[in-house]
Amino acid sequence: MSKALEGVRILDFTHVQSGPTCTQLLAWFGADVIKVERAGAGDITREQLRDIPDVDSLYFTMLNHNKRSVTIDTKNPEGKQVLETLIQKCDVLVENFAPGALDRMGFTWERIQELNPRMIVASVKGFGPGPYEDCKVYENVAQCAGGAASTTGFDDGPPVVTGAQIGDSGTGLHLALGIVTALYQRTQTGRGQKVLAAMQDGVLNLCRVKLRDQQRLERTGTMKEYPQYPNGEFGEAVPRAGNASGGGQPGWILKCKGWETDPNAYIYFITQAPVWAKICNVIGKEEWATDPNYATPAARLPHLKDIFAEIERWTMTKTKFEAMQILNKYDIPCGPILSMKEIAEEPSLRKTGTIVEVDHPTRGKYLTVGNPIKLSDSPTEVKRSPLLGEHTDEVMAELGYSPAQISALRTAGAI
Ligand code: CAO
Repeated sequence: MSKALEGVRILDFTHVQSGPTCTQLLAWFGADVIKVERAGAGDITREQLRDIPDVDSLYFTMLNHNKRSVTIDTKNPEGKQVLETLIQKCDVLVENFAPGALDRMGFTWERIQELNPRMIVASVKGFGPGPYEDCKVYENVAQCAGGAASTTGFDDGPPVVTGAQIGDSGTGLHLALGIVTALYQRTQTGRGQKVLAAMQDGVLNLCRVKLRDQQRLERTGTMKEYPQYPNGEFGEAVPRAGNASGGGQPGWILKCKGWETDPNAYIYFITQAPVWAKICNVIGKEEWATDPNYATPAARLPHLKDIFAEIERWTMTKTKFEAMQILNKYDIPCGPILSMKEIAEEPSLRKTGTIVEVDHPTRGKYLTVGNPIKLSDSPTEVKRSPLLGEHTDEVMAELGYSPAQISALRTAGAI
């Protein structure tokens, strides 16, 4: 079966997390992703957070599936020429170097255009144009600068970063969409273009609802869906809302049976308005279905805290899975707090290819997250990440270099 991006060749100049998540997605959709790395060292993540000595880390292997690796010293004049050949033969260059690094290497947008006017040059940077555009940025900086940290955590505590890598993987996802969109436009215009996904912008896009709330707060001075209402104070900016959804259907995380010893014995419970009567029945508070203090969403808002405390008295008598089973019978939206151990062992995720076991020549078997985006005509087959420089000779031959030329370039330290 063919793949959606078959025939698209990507010059993958990415490292660490944000860029590699983008090119990994493109590889899963069938693009030929050629990862250019520095000889000897490669992507820094190969050696970061290692769990087995001298073996590519899980950090690297889990972000670089289905790619080929070539090692080129792009600061060596002959290495530069090899990169120029690659630029001429590829459709997209993806990079997430520190601001200016590609220009310093001699590959400005203008130079790349000269070499290949159809080339799409896609970049992740920490910030877009503005006061911070020259700054290097890692995940948590983006979470802080994009509005996630100031709106995450509890009101009486400091800002908190989230475990979901919304700055890195989130921006990689944004960039991938920009790339396929530019590829589509190129079919009409014949021209390449620059694609920029700034991590601050990507995080802010994911925090869109918080900018909504900022404006609601400024207009009305309060937000009735937030836990600060009605007893707490609202300041000038959107406060941290704990586990409240802050949206139209109030929710909270509640303890389940075993919470005293199991840190994940909790459930997310949503008091969705259309099933309010069923919720009242399940928890044994039938009178709340008709009591004017509880019967409507607006009436419930001032005492959500007490309502969730009452529901929790019920959830604490059930395990999170028992509670799920009962609540789902009544169409009450809820979700168990799943640990990474539970997710890794979940059979349905294995079945869909969302969790995949991969074999690696030096590490052996390991688990990874497969392609979360499923295309019916372009199935994903997750292949192990490449060893450093594993495909240098193969790719050089495809670019038209003879064995003697490859050998000479190797002697010169260019590859
Ligand atoms: N051959 C020769 N030199 C190479 C090379 C190759 N194959 N590949 C990279 N280099 C060089 C670059 O040219 C650059 O050199 P100069 O600094 O002399 O111009 C150098 O390697 C290092 O690049 P860098 O500055 O990007 O790397 P860093 O480790 O110092 O910074 C990071 C890392 C992530 C902070 C920075 O790349 C960055 O801000 N990127 C944009 C935002 C981003 O993607 N952040 C997400 C990171 S994941 O949490």
